[in-house]
Amino acid sequence: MSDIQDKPTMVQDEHVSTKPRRRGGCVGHCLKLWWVYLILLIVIVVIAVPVILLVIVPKIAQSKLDDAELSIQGIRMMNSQAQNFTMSINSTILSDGKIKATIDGFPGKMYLEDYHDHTPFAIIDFPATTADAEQVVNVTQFTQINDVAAFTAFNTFLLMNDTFRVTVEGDTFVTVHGIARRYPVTFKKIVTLPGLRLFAGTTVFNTSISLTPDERGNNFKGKTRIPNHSLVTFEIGNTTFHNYLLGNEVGTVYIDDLTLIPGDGNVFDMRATIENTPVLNTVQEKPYCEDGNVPFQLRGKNVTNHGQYLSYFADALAAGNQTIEINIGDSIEKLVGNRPTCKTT
Ligand SMILES: *[C@@H]1O[C@H](CO)[C@@H](O)[C@H](O)[C@H]1NC(C)=O
Ligand SMILES: *[C@@H]1O[C@H](CO)[C@@H](O)[C@H](O)[C@H]1NC(C)=O
Ligand SMILES: *[C@@H]1O[C@H](CO)[C@@H](O)[C@H](O)[C@H]1NC(C)=O
Ligand SMILES: *[C@@H]1O[C@H](CO)[C@@H](O)[C@H](O)[C@H]1NC(C)=O
Ligand SMILES: *[C@@H]1O[C@H](CO)[C@@H](O)[C@H](O)[C@H]1NC(C)=O
Ligand SMILES: *[C@@H]1O[C@H](CO)[C@@H](O)[C@H](O)[C@H]1NC(C)=O
Ligand SMILES: *[C@@H]1O[C@H](CO)[C@@H](O)[C@H](O)[C@H]1NC(C)=O
Ligand SMILES: *[C@@H]1O[C@H](CO)[C@@H](O)[C@H](O)[C@H]1NC(C)=O
Ligand SMILES: CC(=O)N[C@H]1CO[C@H](CO)[C@@H](O)[C@@H]1O
Repeated sequence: MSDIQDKPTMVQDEHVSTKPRRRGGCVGHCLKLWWVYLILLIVIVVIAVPVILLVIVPKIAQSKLDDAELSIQGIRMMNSQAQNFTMSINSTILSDGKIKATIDGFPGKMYLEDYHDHTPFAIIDFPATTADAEQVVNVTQFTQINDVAAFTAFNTFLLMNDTFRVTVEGDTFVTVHGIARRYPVTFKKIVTLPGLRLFAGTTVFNTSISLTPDERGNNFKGKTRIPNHSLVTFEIGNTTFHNYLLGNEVGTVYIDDLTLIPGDGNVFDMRATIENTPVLNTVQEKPYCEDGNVPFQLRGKNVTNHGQYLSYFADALAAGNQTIEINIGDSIEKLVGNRPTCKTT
């Protein structure tokens, strides 16, 4: 028994006796080399603190900014002039909100992500924000058109596409609460915006035609409903369109004071000067004579707003044809009392 007890004791003794010896060795060693440890500590502090402050914090700040999401609720372009307009943007920045920080205001370049050289079509001054989970950023700003070609491309993309991508990019500074240092960061967000789909779904109704033109030379009047599939409101102005019938130009369509708003509330008076003969011939041909609907094509011709020619809208509207059916049969019936019949050839 004592043998058995002795053994563990001996083992324990060995432990007890060896540990202090090792520690003593370390203490002695450490004491002798205290200056090495001090230098190491200083080096760690001197290197680690700046590494944290200069490398890690800005990296985190940049990556938090990269993870944030920008969404646009509305864009408004008003008081459109040849060289400038007033732009309003309602937007929201969503982030995880875990860092308390402020982001300085900055000039944000806006450009088409899918257009060759990324020339900005507008530069918007974004206000200072915080890094809270949800930031509402609504801006209204007088905006110079510095590059008409880029702004025309933006309007063309907006008009032609179902969706298109716009990038907002700018260099700014972030201040993380508790650190008295401003870090340079880049704000870059790509947003997908709904486009106008070339006004697909436009209808013309309440039409009337006259055989003798009025004092402005118009022989066609009606109302048009233009759906706005996008979230852009814009003041276009007095707009004219080439009017084609079966590939031939047959006249000009006018819509005055055109301002499009999002949604279905876009109903405007339209008037036109149209050659009677090709229209009257077509409406008596099959299949048009069956229901009286004649397919016209419209393509932008001219846009003037308060006396200024707006090439950036005119050229965008000229980029494509929109087919619109107009019930000429009904208009003729209103005019002469009976519908045109199908020509027998
Ligand atoms: C922004 O929101 C305000 C308030 O709802 C609204 O009056 C304004 O028309 C909106 N602007 C844009 C550009 O969507
Ligand atoms: C805006 O542009 C028009 C020409 O398109 C010019 O007459 C006007 O002076 C400009 N306004 C400002 C404030 O630059
Ligand atoms: C900002 O725009 C949003 C719509 O996106 C609106 O709900 C909010 O009221 C606007 N805020 C201000 C201060 O205009
Ligand atoms: C948008 O429209 C433009 C001009 O018609 C076109 O070049 C571009 O490829 C379209 N598509 C997208 C996704 O932007
Ligand atoms: C259509 O025209 C008639 C008569 O010209 C008018 O009473 C009616 O209000 C018009 N409808 C619309 C939607 O403008
Ligand atoms: C629009 O249609 C007319 C007549 O069919 C044609 O001459 C013209 O080239 C078309 N334009 C575009 C941009 O499609
Ligand atoms: C556009 O219309 C205005 C006013 O009618 C006219 O002065 C101008 O010459 C037209 N511009 C083009 C490019 O057709
Ligand atoms: C549109 O043209 C009419 C004349 O046809 C003019 O009285 C009106 O001021 C013009 N509107 C704009 C916004 O330029
Ligand atoms: C006809 C149509 O698509 N209208 C849309 C216009 O844009 C708004 C959003 O701004 C949609 O809610 C509408 O459905």
